[in-house]
Amino acid sequence: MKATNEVTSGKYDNGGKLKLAIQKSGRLNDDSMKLLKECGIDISNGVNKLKADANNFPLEVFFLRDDDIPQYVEDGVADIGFVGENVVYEKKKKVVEVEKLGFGKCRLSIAVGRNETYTDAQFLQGKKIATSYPVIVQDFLDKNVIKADIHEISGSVEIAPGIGLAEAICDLVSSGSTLFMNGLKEVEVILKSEATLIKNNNLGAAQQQLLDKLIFRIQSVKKAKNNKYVLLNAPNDNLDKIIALLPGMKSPTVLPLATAGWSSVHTVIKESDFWDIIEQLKELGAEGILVVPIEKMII
Ligand code: PRT
Ligand code: ZN
Repeated sequence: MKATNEVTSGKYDNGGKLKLAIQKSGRLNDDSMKLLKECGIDISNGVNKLKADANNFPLEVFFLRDDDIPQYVEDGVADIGFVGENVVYEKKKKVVEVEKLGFGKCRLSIAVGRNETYTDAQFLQGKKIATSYPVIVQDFLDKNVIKADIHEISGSVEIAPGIGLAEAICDLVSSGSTLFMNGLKEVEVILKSEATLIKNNNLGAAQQQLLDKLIFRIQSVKKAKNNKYVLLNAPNDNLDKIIALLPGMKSPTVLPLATAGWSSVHTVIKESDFWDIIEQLKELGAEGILVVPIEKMII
């Protein structure tokens, strides 16, 4: 609502729009669009469009191949981009990584035939490695003082050992099922990656101001996703111990229940701590535990 008023009042007229590059189609497209929506940014994305405007934020979205996004951002054709860290590190463009986005998580790993004996990276000495990530693989080899032959291929890397093209591969892995189906095993993770927000090195002040607003919204969405709102009934005898387990945003809210000797406790818990804490709460007699997702979290 606030952003709409600012746009219609012409506050951004001098700064223009923030230009964002996202993947046109592929694994990052849906989540990129979803994140913008969760940030309250409404984009009319016509099929096959190369760019689209946001209706309620001074933002223009370019739809590109993911490999091209770092170059567009370096050149300033786009101010910012959503792209995998794997692509950012491979392309080595002069851009600034600003904020991890929490989706597109994967790892870039070395894999070898399932029956190979692999003890450490020295296995790769003098071997052929097929990959679409020659720059990152070369860095890894240099760090480990290994000389190996990198074969750059653009797709279906996992079939290379089976057809005698290479003895090892380096490719993105998420579930591991592609490796498994091709008779390979993952032996070395060389990079953990997720989608990230990159920006141009020389962003103007007006653009930076818009970016700060966008980052604030992204952080609120991420925080909300990482936390849960928990409501529970606690016996007053154990209330202090239960409260000690529950940090909350400031401190938990405690309300008396109609039933004597019991209180209702409301708080926010990190999703990662969630199961540990729930177990301990149950041990302390907590009952009627409700766990509710949070849409936005502003602290
Ligand atoms: O057309 P364009 O060039 O834009 O897209 P693309 O085909 O190059 O990329 P795309 O859409 O496949 O992936 C975009 C980004 O998603 C990558 O750069 C990563 O940052 C991220 N990502 C996350 C992944 C994966 N997970 C992933 N599993 N990218 C690719 N894979 C592939 C991997 O290459 C392998 O073929 O999935 C297969 C392995 O998956 P599992 O689940 O079997 O292990
Ligand atoms: Zn690509």
